[in-house]
Amino acid sequence: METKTKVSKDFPKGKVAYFVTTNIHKFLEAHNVLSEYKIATAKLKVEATEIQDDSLENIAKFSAHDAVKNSGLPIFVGDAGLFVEALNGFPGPYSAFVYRTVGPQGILDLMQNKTNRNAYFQTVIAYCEPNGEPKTFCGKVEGTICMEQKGDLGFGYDPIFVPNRGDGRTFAQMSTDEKNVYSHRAEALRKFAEWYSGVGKRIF
Ligand code: ITT
Repeated sequence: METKTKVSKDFPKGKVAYFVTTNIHKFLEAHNVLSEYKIATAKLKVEATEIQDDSLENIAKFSAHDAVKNSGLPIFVGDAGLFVEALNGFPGPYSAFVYRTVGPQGILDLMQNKTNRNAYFQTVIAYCEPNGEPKTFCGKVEGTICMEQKGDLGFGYDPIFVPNRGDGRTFAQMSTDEKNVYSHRAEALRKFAEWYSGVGKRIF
């Protein structure tokens, strides 16, 4: 006997994308961007090794491969870092470790006598299917490191980063949707969404 699943007329028609992340803020940013493309985002908790490497792309590809192996599902991951010009790109791919150890204040302390405040955030999204190779999408936002922490929204280094294209507020002074106008992650997610919308079949 054939059974039909009924889907409400009001339910957005689209696809689902599985995001392997432990970070709820990253998930919310992705949820909001992908919903613009009628893609539903599901947060998955799957073991995925995060290697130490100088390249965000290598780290993201390795995690994506590992997460697919451990889940058997098509998934995406996103690896990001803050690159500070006066610190020769530090903390870069080591941003998570530096955040856990000295935090944003540690970066401000290292920047005390620096007049060059330029920095950028970069994200690499890696999407991978079972038995496939990861496909990557990059996003970057240029900005400056401010003199003191400002704002209590967002996460990570948001309180010390002011995007150049903004109005002088830090990411931590912006809502998720405002941050998504400028952010590295939103840029990478939009590239991913454009591509993902065009592949495969709609599932509901
Ligand atoms: P995953 O489970 O998805 O790996 P994570 O928090 O480790 O979550 P990333 O590896 O992408 O995320 O980022 C490394 C660190 O860089 C992260 O812990 C933050 O401290 C910082 N970071 C990344 N993206 C950021 C953003 O948009 N705003 C502020 N800080 C960010």
